[in-house]
Amino acid sequence: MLIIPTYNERGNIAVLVARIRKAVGDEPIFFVDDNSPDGTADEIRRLQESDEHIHLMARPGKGGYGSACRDAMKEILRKDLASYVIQTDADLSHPPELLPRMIELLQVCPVVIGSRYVAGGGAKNWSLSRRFLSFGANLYARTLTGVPVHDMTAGFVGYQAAALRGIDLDHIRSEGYAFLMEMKFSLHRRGTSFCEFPIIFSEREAGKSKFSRKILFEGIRFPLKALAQRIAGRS
Ligand SMILES: Nc1nc2c(ncn2[C@@H]2O[C@H](COP(=O)(O)OP(=O)(O)OP(=O)(O)O)[C@@H](O)[C@H]2O)c(=O)[nH]1
Ligand SMILES: [Mg+2]
Repeated sequence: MLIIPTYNERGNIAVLVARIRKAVGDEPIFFVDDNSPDGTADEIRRLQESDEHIHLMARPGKGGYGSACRDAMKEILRKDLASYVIQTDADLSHPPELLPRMIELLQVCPVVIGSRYVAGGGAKNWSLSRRFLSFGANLYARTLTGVPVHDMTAGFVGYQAAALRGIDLDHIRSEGYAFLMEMKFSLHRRGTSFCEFPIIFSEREAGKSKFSRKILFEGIRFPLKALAQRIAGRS
């Protein structure tokens, strides 16, 4: 089952679903929309009329990317809806055409990461400075958290349900992309192993980024928090 958090993604939904259907047939999709002012939920409901494998969790207001993913995971585990979940963004940054590869790897690997930083991976149309910044941020996150993953902020991630049941999702508190690091950190601490495969990340073409200063600071803070936990755990 796919988890897709949405906030003001109306212009991306139809293309996204069409590409997913072409890649993986009727794989269930679990959207979490936060009452997007642009009517994203209405667009999802329109597609639901002809596609019974689309679920929608409609939340009352903007609660953040991290909490949207977390609520979806908790609901899927609670109702035992799937043996694996794959989170991906609505902005087509993660190629749906690679979902079959992700699903194949999930048969043998508890957590699978679509990675920009393994051989064959990368990002389309990124300037040199953007590449440098992203690579540096990843190195920082990997070193401080101690998680042996090349793409710590990867948002195209598959989890076996059993791996998610091994961590306490209520303890994962990050709102922005730090959520992605926090998940990997918690899973690593439980001894979970990771597989990475290359993806080419594309910048969004439609809609607006929800990136903010608050999300950036949270992303800088989390690896420091993780390092403190590691040090405390040793002593
Ligand atoms: N439900 C929900 N979804 C969100 C929220 N914030 C972001 N999203 C979704 O999470 C995914 C990632 O958000 P993006 O805006 O693409 O963030 P980003 O990838 O850091 O930024 P860009 O790709 O550069 O625009 C997208 O599908 C968003 O629609 C939120 O508060 N609630
Ligand atoms: Mg994005």
